[in-house]
Amino acid sequence: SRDLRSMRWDTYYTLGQINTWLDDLVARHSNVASIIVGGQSYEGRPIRGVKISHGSGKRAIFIESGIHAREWITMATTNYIIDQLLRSTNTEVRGIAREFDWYIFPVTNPDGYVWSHDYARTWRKNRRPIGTEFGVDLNRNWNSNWLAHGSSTNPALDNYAGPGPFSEIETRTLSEYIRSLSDKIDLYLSMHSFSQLLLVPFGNSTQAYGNYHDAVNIGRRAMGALSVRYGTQYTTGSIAEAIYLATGGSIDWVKSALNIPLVYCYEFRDRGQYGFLLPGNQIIPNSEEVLDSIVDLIFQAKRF
Ligand code: ING
Ligand code: ZN
Repeated sequence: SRDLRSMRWDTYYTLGQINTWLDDLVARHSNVASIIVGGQSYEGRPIRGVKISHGSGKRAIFIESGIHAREWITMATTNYIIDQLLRSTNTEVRGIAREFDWYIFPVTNPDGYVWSHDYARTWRKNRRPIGTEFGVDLNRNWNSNWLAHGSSTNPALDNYAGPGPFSEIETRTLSEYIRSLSDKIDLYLSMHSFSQLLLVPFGNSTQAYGNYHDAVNIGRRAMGALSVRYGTQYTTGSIAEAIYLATGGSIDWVKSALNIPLVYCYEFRDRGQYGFLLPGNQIIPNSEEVLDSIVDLIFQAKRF
């Protein structure tokens, strides 16, 4: 609809509004952008995304966002990144837009997102019924040390890992989609909130892996770039050292099963003042500083 032609970046959009906005944006940039479907949800919704490609044969960057329903700043920021990759006049942003094929999924848990808008603002999981309870934590359901740490077998809890690895249609279908692209993906980003962290694998141990030190150094410098605009401070480290032992998350699977060279999980603003209920007037500043950091990550990764 006409009022969605330009997104208002000071308020959070429903799934329907995001879809309308995305369709319209892609239609206006159909030479380089297309709608892609990375998977399906339990309630039958497609996991919709956008592919941005200025030519064939390019390396790829994958962004997975909104796997947790209540982390609304992640869907909004990822939408802003899509918008800027297509419409920015900034030389660096135009440069990264052209240099890679981008696969971007703002809402990877659509059922949960709808539920958090309509009934329960702080809903985290998907919406599959499990006995008398609902929902599996989609960031505990990936097949990497499934159920080992920071996960529950109780479907009443927010970190319920599901009955088995990839038991959920969202993670099963999306992981197969990612696998189909794995030969071309140089950088994988998983977007969460909140705490202002940049995380690298893994969640089961603080032991360093192959390129752990490079990944952390690149991440730290990128968080320096993130801080320039508004002074926002992020801490960089592995999941296990920076937050808690937690397994079955997407970045651990992408790193261990697919061997993607650079894999990060962002935890956006803030540090707990508003938490998941981050006011809409922080969508633009959060998005701007995150995009600054992605530009820097890519710049560094090319030298890596
Ligand atoms: N944090 C992430 C969570 O799923 C995380 C942290 C990332 C854990 C990657 C495991 C793997 O708990 C939030 N805020 O969701
Ligand atoms: Zn999360």
